[in-house]
Amino acid sequence: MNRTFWIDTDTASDDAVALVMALRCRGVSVLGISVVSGNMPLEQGVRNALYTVELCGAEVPVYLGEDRPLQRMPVHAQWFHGEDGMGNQNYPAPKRAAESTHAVDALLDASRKYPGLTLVTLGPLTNIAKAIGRDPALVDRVGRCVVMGGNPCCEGNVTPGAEYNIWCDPEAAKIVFGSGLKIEMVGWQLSTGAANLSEKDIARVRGLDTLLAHFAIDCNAHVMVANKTQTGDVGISLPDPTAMAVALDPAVAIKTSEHLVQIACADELTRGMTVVDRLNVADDDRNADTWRAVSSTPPCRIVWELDIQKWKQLLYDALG
Ligand SMILES: [Ca+2]
Repeated sequence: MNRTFWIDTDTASDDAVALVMALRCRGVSVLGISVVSGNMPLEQGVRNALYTVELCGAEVPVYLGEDRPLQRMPVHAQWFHGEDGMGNQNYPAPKRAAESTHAVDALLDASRKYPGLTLVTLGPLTNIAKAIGRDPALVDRVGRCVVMGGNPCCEGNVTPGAEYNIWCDPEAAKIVFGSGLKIEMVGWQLSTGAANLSEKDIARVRGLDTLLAHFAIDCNAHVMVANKTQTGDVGISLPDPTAMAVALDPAVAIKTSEHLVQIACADELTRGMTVVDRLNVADDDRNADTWRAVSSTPPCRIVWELDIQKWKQLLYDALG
């Protein structure tokens, strides 16, 4: 029997590649794609998701979700992904429209029909927080929840303290991380350095010479420039596809451990910071007074290291 996936996304160019990986993976059925405001305004994200599904020759339904964070003003990331989120490639409008059901309702319905499904989140966690708020039992019906987000014990990519998806809607992230969902956290730093698609890797993808291979590189043209400016890395950084690789093949995550994670919401300096109790000091009696509030929250599985070869091979397999 196929594994069942639900993908929540703020579809820009790296989300698009992650969608291709899931839609092209044998043995995986993507039940639905819910879109949330994030890197892109909601309508643009929906358009990008529909176009990507179409390019894969798939007919997976796409749902509109929340058009803004729970409490904050929306902040998008055209500077990183291009005005359209897809490298300004002027892709045509998708032929199919989004479904009329709201994303939160659709996700809850799918979780009732397919308990044990794998939830993969590639954007801010607004839709998921809303779904948990409406039906807390969702948590028990999700088998795995792979979250692209956060910056465990390292710098962020949108502020020194935080990664974009968590920073964008920290109140939603706080709800989701405190909900008991079986979270596997794939931080943004895992897609840097050797995990970047280097010029050699890009040439290899181009060499596959398929529609999807060229699409994966073309739509990330703007990212390649922005990535160099931000981190100095030459190549394409693909956070969402690395998270999707972990979702598709857990063996891609070669170093993981479970810890309490708290999301900072109190001030702008640390907004969206993922505070990870890496040394598990929250359980120490000496810290009881300080940590009592957090020691009752469920732990998350943090991914610390990826099998780079395996992640890239999964990508090549999807695009070939
Ligand atoms: Ca994303």
